[in-house]
Parts: sequence; C-alpha cells; structure tokens
Amino acid sequence: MTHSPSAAEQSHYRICPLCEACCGLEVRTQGDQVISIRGAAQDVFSHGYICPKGVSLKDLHEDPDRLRTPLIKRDGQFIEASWEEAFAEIHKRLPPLIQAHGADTVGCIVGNPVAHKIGLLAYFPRLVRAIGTRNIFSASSLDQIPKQLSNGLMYGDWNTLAVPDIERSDFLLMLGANPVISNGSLWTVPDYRGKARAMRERGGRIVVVDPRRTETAAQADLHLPIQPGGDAFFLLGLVHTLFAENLLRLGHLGPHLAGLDALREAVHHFNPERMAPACGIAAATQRSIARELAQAERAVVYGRIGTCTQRFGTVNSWLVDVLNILTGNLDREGGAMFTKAAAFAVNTSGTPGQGRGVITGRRHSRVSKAPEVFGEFPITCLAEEIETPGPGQIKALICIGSNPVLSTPQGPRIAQALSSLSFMVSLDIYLNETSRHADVILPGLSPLEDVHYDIAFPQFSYRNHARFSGAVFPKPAGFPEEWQTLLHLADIIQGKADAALAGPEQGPEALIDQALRAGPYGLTLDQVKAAPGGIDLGALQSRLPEMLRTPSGKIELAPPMVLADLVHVEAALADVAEGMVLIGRRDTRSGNSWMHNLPVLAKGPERCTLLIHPQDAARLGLAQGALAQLSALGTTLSAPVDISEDMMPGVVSLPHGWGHDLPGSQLHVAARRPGVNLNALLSDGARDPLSGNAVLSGVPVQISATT
Ligand SMILES: Nc1nc2c(c(=O)[nH]1)N[C@H]1C(S)=C(S)[C@@H](COP(=O)(O)OP(=O)(O)OC[C@H]3O[C@@H](n4cnc5c(=O)[nH]c(N)nc54)[C@H](O)[C@@H]3O)O[C@H]1N2
Ligand SMILES: Nc1nc2c(c(=O)[nH]1)N[C@H]1C(S)=C(S)[C@@H](COP(=O)(O)OP(=O)(O)OC[C@H]3O[C@@H](n4cnc5c(=O)[nH]c(N)nc54)[C@H](O)[C@@H]3O)O[C@H]1N2
Ligand code: SF4
Ligand SMILES: [Mo]
Repeated sequence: MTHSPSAAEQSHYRICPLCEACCGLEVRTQGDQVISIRGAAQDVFSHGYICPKGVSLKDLHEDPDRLRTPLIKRDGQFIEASWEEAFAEIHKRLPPLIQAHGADTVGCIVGNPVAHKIGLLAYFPRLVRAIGTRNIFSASSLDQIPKQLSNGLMYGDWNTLAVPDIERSDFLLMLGANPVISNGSLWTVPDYRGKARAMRERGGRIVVVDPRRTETAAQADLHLPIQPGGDAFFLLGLVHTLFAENLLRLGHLGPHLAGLDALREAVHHFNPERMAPACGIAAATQRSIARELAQAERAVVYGRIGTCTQRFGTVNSWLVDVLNILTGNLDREGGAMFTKAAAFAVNTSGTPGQGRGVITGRRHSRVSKAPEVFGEFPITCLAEEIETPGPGQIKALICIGSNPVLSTPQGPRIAQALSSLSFMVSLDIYLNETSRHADVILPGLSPLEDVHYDIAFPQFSYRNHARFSGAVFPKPAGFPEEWQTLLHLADIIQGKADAALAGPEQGPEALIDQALRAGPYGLTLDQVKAAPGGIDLGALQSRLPEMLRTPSGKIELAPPMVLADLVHVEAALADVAEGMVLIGRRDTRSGNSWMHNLPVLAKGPERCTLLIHPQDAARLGLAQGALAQLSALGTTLSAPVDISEDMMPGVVSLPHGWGHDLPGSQLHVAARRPGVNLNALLSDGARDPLSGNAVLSGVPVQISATT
C-alpha cells in the first residue's frame, strides 16, 4: 500500500456490514489509506453510534491475510491464480460431477456475512437455481429459523417479524438476547444501551431472562435466571396466567385473530406451578410478570437467539408473539411493531392482507429425513449428507461466506467430511478452518470496496429508513464483484463458461433502484444517494391487516404444527436436568468465527474462557485462571476458568467461533490465541424438529480440573 501524505483527506459514508445494527460510519481517507473510522453523525438511523468492530473495518481492509487473488489447490498446496485460471478449474471439475451424479450432488452453504452483502444475498439464489440442487444449507439453522417459521405461520411471510418499539415502550421483557454486546438481532437497533437507558429514565422497566447475568441484564431492572432450555415452560406459565386471570386485552387485534379458542385449550394444563421446576422461575414470579405485562400501558416481549437454539425454538418464538397479541401489544405504539421497509419486503408487495402463507416439508433430507424449511435443510445434516453413499450424495460443495468447521455442531466431523469431497469451491475472504478444504477459493472485496444497501435489516428496524453507501475505494483492476462471481459460476454450470462477466445493468444498483421504485414509498436510488446519512421514513406505524400474507387473511394464533409440539413440551416436564450444562456467549470484539484476525479486536484479555459460578468452581476444585477440562460426546477441550457470580449455578459458558489452531489456515493473528471450538462438544443430532434449528444451549457437559 502506498502512503501519499500529499493527498487531501476525504470523508466517506459507509454502512457497517459487520452486524445487524447497520450503523452509518464516517471513513476518513488520504490517498489509498484509511485515516480514521467513526460513527457518522449525519446518519438518520444510527446518529453517530459505533462499536469497536466498526473501527476494525480498517484492519480488515489492510489485513495481509485477507485474500487478494483466487487460490487453487495443487498437490495439497494452495497457489495464487488468476481469475481466468480459477474459473477454468471450476469449469473443468464441477459440471462433470453434475453430469455424472445429478444436481443434488452439489451442496451449497450460505453463511452469516451473506445477509450483510447485497451482492451475495440477492444473487446466490440465481446460482442455486442454475444448479437445481435441493441441498441448500445456511447459518439460519444455527440461529433464527425458528422465529421465521413461527412468524411465517402466524403472519404469512418468513420475514414479517415485529420488533420492540423501544422509544415508546414502558415495559420490555427480553429473553435469550444480549444486545448490549451483540448490538441486536432480528431487531436492528444501533445503540440499544442508550435507548434502554432513555426508556428507564422515563420510568420504563426492563426485565431480562437469561441463565447468565449478562451485560444487558446488569443494565435492566430485573434479571431472572432461567434453566437453559426452559423458556417454553416459563412462557407457557405466562400465557396460562393471562387466560386464568382474565388478563386478555385484545383491543384492536380482536377482529384479526384466528384460533383463540384452540390456543386457550392448548395451554390449559401448563399452569405456573407445573412450569416452575422446569424453568427454575417461581410460579409467583411467572404470575407477577404476566400481570405486569398485561397491565403496563405499553409493553413488549422480545426473544432472540437464546430462545431459538433450543429443542423448543419454534414453540418459544411463537409464544413470544402470542404474549404480545394477548396483551394487545402487537402492532401498537410502544409494543411489538412491524416495519415498512422501503424495498425488498414481501409484506409490502402482492395483495395487501392476504397471501399464500408459508409451508415446510416440501422435501426431506436424504439421511435424517429432516423437512425443508424456508428452502433449506438443517446445516447439522451436512456431514451425513456428504458421508453417506447413494443417489443424491453430496460430492461437491460451494461454500459462500460460511465457516461451518467452527460455527456448526460437530465441526471436526464436518472438517473430515469436507476433506472427502470430490470438489469444493469457497467464496471467502480468508484461507481459514473451512476454506482450507476447498479446491478453489474465490475471494470477495474488502467492504470498503463494495456498495451497500441492506435488504434484510430494514425489515426488522426500530425505525423506517432507506440508506445506501458507495465504495470508499475503487476495487482492484480485474477483480470481479461477488455478484459477478456468482453469476459467472451460474454461467459455467449452464454451459456458458465463455460468457463475459455480467455488466452493471445486472448489478445491485439497478436492482436496488427497481426495488425502491416498486416499494411503498416510491423512492429512487438517486434520491437515497442524494440524502446525506440516508432518508428517515419515520417511527413504526400500525400495519394490520395490510401486512398479513396468510391464506385466511388473519393472524394464525394456533398453527397446528406448533400446537402439536406441545405434547413434547408436556413430556419434557419430566426431564429433570442433572449435572452441568453449557451455554454460549458473545463478546463485544467478536463476530462469530472470523474477526479474531483483526488486531484491534484481538487485543486485550483472553476471551475464550469458561465462566463458572463460584460454588461450582469450589466443588470441582477449579481456581481462577486454571485450565478446566470440558467433555461431551467423547471430546475433551481445555479452557481457562473465569469464576463469575453472573453465572447461574449448574451452568457454564464458553463462547463460540474459536479454535484457530487447525493446520493449513492462514490467520496469523488469530492463531496466536486460538481458543477452543465449543461446537466440537455439541451434538449435530440435537435439533428443533419443526424448524431444523440446532440446539446450541443447555447441552450436558462434564467439567473437571486439569490434572
Ligand atoms: N455454539 C454456537 N455456535 C454458533 C452460534 C452460537 O451462538 N453458538 N451462533 C451461530 C450463528 S447466530 C451464526 S449466524 C453462525 C455463523 O456461521 P457462519 O456463517 O458459518 O460463520 P461465520 O463465523 O460468520 O463465518 C463467516 C465466513 O465468511 C467469511 N467472510 C467474511 N466476510 C466475507 C465476505 O465479504 N465475503 C465472503 N465471501 N466471505 C466472507 C469469513 O472469512 C468466514 O469464513 O454461527 C453459529 N454458530
Ligand atoms: N459482538 C458480537 N456481536 C454479534 C455477534 C458476535 O459474534 N459478536 N454475532 C451476531 C449474530 S450472527 C447474531 S445471530 C446475534 C445474536 O444476538 P443475541 O441474540 O443478542 O445473542 P447473544 O449475545 O448470544 O445472546 C443470547 C443470550 O441467550 C442466553 N441464553 C442461552 N441459553 C438460553 C436459554 O435457554 N434461555 C434464555 N432465555 N437465554 C439463553 C445467553 O446467555 C445469551 O446471553 O449477534 C450478532 N452480533
Ligand atoms: S454495532 Fe454493528 S453495525 Fe454498528 S459499528 Fe458495531 S459492528 Fe458495525
Ligand atoms: Mo447469527
């Protein structure tokens, strides 16, 4: 990189792609150097908020380990290649496999960064269509798919998710989320901490339900520790109380509901006394929270990943919305409200108030027979689909911005399976734990070389907005954008390997402009580009019934598939947890598995530590800083002990996304403090059968002192 001190300093506006808060940043540059990154004060949505990850975009841009050319593996070694050579290698090896074994022989995995990149999110479906494979997997089944399923069944669209209208709310009940650290999820809310503080200053109350007294719980009015996996019982205790004590306040929702009687009947047996031992929250507390929720002027329940990554993830996600509905807080100021995104939302297109709804199980995975949900199979089925011979076996893989070796239960088994593939392509910016298994790696651009418009997150935002950011730096000559790479791969598969790369008329800017024009505000991309810091489209507004897309045109309060699972909730009441259980954790300076190579984030104390309550530590003879051994499913890992009163007794916490000591990766900073891979201890057979989501929390583990 050349430093040009004579060049003038310039200021650029960039929307951060590193988490769901989608903050606007001000990037100051001089020549081809980044001088500083700050929150953009003029951003109409984030108003200057930034976290340390936003600052790390400089390190990411400059990271010498970030790939700047395609790599091809020859005799087990990666060598740098031109784009032509890389595409030629794919052309030589992938289409013959499809011809020999059929389209399903190609698996596709799509990871978290794809949701933050318009060039990947809007274009990967075209690649998938070109291949015609059923074997699609994504990080969604490690994360939010239960919420998408429950809301799809209730409101008719996978992305119709109500979010807390925090700026006008008096009471927030939050489960399984830690937005002070995560910066929010399925709720795009930059500076949650500031908004929560403002809410409390005007007399609002926040209650956090979490096995750990998290940073979010510490800043709330009340923390209720819950037995991991116990949310269904707690939430059912609340719903039961609302019916039993006649606390229903349906208000404006009444005419739009279907299934109220079926719901009442279904929860009849789940009284708080029976729920208390299973969730660890006393019956009296369940009742008082239910009353508080019903009686608050404007209240909202919000549940996030901790409620999804459980056996009853879909039931939990449904119960959260049920509570908002029964207390009249859905689609109401200060409650749980639906956004009206400026572009790309299903719930602003087609016929208002009615639609086809969602269905699952149109096909089933070959080995476990898991139903397809939202067009995907559970990512925890990936290894078995590669390992198991027979028609439809996955022999080739296209991995787009995903690191399943670290992010998915039984990651080491996945690594083994990947090494048995006939051919693998990774679209990734690093040579890491997963892409080291590829035969060809096709890199993406630095986020500072890319245009940005969020497709997904304006559909879950605390306020309506339209924002676009252009590239800060020109992209390197000859380097395709990721959407061009995807379209070219589609061409190769369709026998058009000689086609030129697609031009701008097929690119994201044309797509955004079309979507904005067709959207509910009739905007154009030029208008959005011309507005410094984006266009504010106002506070959320009531949208019922126009946003519904169910066949009935009603909110389905009692989806049969979900009600049927209550039999299993009932049966699980008898399962008394014995021994220690493991939960995960996020850190301010992490982003799942891939940001540990950025110096500004890697500095500071060791983060891959085992949090344990003092009583448990004493009983197990574990001292602060000593190495503990954690064992499950025949695997043993060691991690330094961090004794903490914040943990619930009987529960320990280890963060995910670590384990950067695998041979063949090229992550020099991360390798210095690799940590251990939590997912090596988790079962890939444990799923919510409705949504296919993996169970990542409340997993039994044996802990001992290292001898
Ligand atoms: N035990 C446990 N496991 C978990 C979780 C948990 O809470 N506990 N959380 C889960 C959740 S919520 C998620 S979303 C998943 C994430 O799971 P994944 O999506 O599989 O994992 P990431 O760590 O986000 O890895 C992203 C990959 O994309 C690459 N990448 C980054 N930027 C770009 C880019 O611009 N272009 C391209 N092509 N590639 C890029 C990175 O190098 C990395 O290889 O992890 C899940 N795993
Ligand atoms: N700094 C940072 N930010 C991130 C990420 C990151 O890795 N680092 N990842 C991003 C991604 S991909 C996502 S999906 C979001 C997730 O955003 P959040 O949903 O806010 O995720 P977490 O911080 O993992 O919070 C989940 C909480 O659930 C708790 N929990 C665990 N088990 C249970 C249970 O059984 N019941 C209940 N009630 N709680 C439980 C955990 O203790 C934890 O505090 O964060 C995003 N933001
Ligand atoms: S909170 Fe999220 S979007 Fe905002 S600067 Fe940090 S990583 Fe980027
Ligand atoms: Mo996620």
